[in-house]
Amino acid sequence: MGNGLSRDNPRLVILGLDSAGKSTVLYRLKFDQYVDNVPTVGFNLEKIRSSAGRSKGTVFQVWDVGGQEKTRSLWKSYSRSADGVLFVVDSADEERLEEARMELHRFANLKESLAVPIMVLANKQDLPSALSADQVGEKLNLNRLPQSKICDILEICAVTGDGLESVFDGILELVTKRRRQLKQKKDKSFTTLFR
Ligand code: G3D
Ligand code: MG
Repeated sequence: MGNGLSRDNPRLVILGLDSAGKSTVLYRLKFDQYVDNVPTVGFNLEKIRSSAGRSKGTVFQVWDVGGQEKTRSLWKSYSRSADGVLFVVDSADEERLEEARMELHRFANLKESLAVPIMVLANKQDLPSALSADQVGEKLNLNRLPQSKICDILEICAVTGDGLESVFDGILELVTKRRRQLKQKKDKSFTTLFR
């Protein structure tokens, strides 16, 4: 919500551990097909027009930031100007869900990101050992995120595209909810000022 641009072109940042499937999600959203990609060095940026649902026609700027340990410190700078975060997890990798939980909470508690809604994408639902959205949400302790945090979780498979059709509508709803909250807060302090 950092500048006027973001009002019309919501800025999204895709975060998550390395190998969670962030770049696969990005290219699936962009090209509606599976794109095999190399591990991300630096970042990928795509402008993507939503083609269906209530968000149809909205152009999102989507940043895919490397998730390797050494680049996680950069998450803070990207989130500063973000309207929403897509946090991708590998739902079949129980061991790394613990690491993902730590990173998610560390991120969600940064003062730069407190106002940014998070949509968790429980990816790799095609794998037989994948946990459901409820189970992933529990492992990630989503109910222990800061109280003000607007958050939701979706089951997806970036390889087949299952569930991806709901991502833009879902995050736009969270972003709109957050904007409404901010506006109410502003109106309230305005009336208090002139009471
Ligand atoms: P990252 O950008 O988060 O680091 P990538 O992750 O998008 O590079 O994906 C990491 C690996 O996970 C890739 O496999 C990719 O094909 C795989 N992957 C991504 N999404 C899914 C999914 O929904 N289901 C399954 N089964 N695999 C997925 P490789 O083998 O190329 O490393
Ligand atoms: Mg990548």
